[in-house]
Amino acid sequence: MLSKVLIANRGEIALRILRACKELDIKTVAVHSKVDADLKHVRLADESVCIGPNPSADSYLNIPAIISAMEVTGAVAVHPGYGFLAENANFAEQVERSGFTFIGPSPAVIRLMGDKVSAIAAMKAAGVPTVPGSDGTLSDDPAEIIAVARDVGYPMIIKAAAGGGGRGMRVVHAEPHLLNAVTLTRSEAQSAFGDSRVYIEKFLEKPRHVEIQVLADGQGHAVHLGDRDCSLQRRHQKVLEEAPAPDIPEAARKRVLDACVKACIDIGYRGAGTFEFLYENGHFYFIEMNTRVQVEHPVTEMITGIDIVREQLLIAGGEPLSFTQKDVVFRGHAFECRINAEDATTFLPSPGSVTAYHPPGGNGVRVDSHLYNGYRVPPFYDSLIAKIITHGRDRASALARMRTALDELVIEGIKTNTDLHRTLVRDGDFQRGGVNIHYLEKKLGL
Ligand code: MV4
Repeated sequence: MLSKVLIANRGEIALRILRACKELDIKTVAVHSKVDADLKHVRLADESVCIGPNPSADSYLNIPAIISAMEVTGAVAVHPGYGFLAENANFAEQVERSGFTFIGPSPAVIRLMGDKVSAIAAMKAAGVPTVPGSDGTLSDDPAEIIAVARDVGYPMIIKAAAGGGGRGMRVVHAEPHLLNAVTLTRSEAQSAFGDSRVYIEKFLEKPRHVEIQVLADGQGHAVHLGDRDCSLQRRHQKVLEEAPAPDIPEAARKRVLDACVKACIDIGYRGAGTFEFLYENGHFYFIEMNTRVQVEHPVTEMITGIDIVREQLLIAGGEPLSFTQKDVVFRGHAFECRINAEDATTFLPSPGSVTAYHPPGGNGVRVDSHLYNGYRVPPFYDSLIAKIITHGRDRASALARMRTALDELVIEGIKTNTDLHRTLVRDGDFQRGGVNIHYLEKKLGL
């Protein structure tokens, strides 16, 4: 088993990883920027190292500083959490070249999935359903582009191969706009990613965002942990997630879950991963794979009883998966509300001191948060400050518990989006289940 793990992240996920390490008797090293010396996980870690000044680029993204911290502390592995360096293949490669373990898939697999064109090709080959579109990267020949586009049909969406998560995309509704849109998307992709390759997909107008959680040991075993619905989002930021995705026909669900497990084996996947799909009219369409633990992983943990971060650590330590697919039993329903330090109307970050913090509790309530009384939310990073997670025997009771939990939550001194959540969990359409990716922005009048 791993003897000492360096946690290359901050906030709630760093605390989540620290707790999983402690349960496995793994020593912990926290790394932090100057302003983050008082983070809860830094206080609780066995050792801590300041790796640089406040801007992420100088600290949490500073690869040499993180690898140096591993060397000086004797850490044998690094957990990247989500964001920051979590899906940086070069970081994973440098960690391995320095003789350490990267807690995640191989650099080659991170790279394969980071390039959306190669990811889609790998999924197609494995039998995972994808969106109808150009078979690979668009050529430079205008006549060829027009021909491919006629074949796909309008409306379509042009996406950057190096994009993902909503960056570098453009919808085209008719042929007269096509070539200009391709040129614009290419040049944006070149500036943003240093890679001008683009591809085309049929544009799905009202899909849901449904994703599938997997675990694989890299030794020939893989399982799925079911699906999540993350359709409630604003500007590509997820707001409220649930598991399982409501109102999915069981045959379609089983087919796509099994395809994802097979794909894990085919690509030699190792660790925790998420297959992202658009779901529309009973059909799943793969769009991207995330090669990291996700913010919303707790809803899956609540309905399966499986500790995903613990499994990441065991897999990285070389253990084969200790259970098979038939051991994964789904029980009930779970929701997660992301509590952000932000202004309720402008959605701008609202840093400052937390003068009072009273987290909710009770049966089926989980709070993943690094908050404490007097904590100062710094202005430099993501505004996520707490995740309220509830579980129940069915969707209605998990949602009832969320309404109660949100009513109990008190955070004073900073602005938060708690009232938005209080409204959402009482929204009629949301209560019925299965709203699409545009629902929240429409409701907010965007
Ligand atoms: C799409 C799409 C419709 N059709 N692809 C946005 C984020 C990136 N991961 C993929 N995205 C989309 N791809 C096709 N072919 C609509 C979106 C999309 C979206 C997807 C998931 C969650 C929220 C979204 C919000 C706007 C657009």
